[in-house]
Amino acid sequence: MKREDLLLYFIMGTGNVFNQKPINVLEEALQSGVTMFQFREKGAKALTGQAYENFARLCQKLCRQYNVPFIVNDDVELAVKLSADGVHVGQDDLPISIVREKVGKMLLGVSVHSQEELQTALQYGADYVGIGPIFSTTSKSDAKPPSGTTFLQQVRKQYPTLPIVAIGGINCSNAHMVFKAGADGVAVISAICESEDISNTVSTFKSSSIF
Ligand code: 3NM
Repeated sequence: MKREDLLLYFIMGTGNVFNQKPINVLEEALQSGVTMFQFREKGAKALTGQAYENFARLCQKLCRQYNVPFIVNDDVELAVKLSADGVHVGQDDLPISIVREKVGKMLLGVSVHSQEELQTALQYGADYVGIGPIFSTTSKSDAKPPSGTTFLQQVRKQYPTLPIVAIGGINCSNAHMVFKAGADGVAVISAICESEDISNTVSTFKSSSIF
């Protein structure tokens, strides 16, 4: 994969959007220049069954129009069924080795929090790793305590060309710290879903990658 694709990685599900249609938020984010999209439908009110699949397909179609990779969070079966561009898994999902077997050459992103998790992810051919939560977040109910940028810096030093995306509580004011620490990109939910001016938010994020 191209490390640049991670630059501004937008993550969204219907539960992250208030007072607007989620698909409109995605379209505005794509128009504004996000570089990757993750479909993450979680929470008590998450869509299920056919509505879930239909919404995923709608998001995928829109991503295709903008030539932005469409990644499915956790749901390996859905990723395969839709021939998504990739799948992203955490540590509580299927073992990475099994995920790789199921998805073949599809992009595989893995969230890692320690050297051990990192080594396993690399062993099974993760295309990129997600490191977080860097700062505190309210978008993931079971998020670990914020880690700051120490682990991120360490991993960048060890693997100078590994595609790395940072996640968790990243906004326009702190993104520069994360880029400085070595991330290729930032993955965000609330900074875009709750933005009053998505286009401006996207350009501010992108300019914080140049420091
Ligand atoms: N994963 P926001 S933190 C989906 O640490 C997710 O692995 C995390 O949302 C991790 O940009 C997180 O609103 C939530 O903080 C990110």
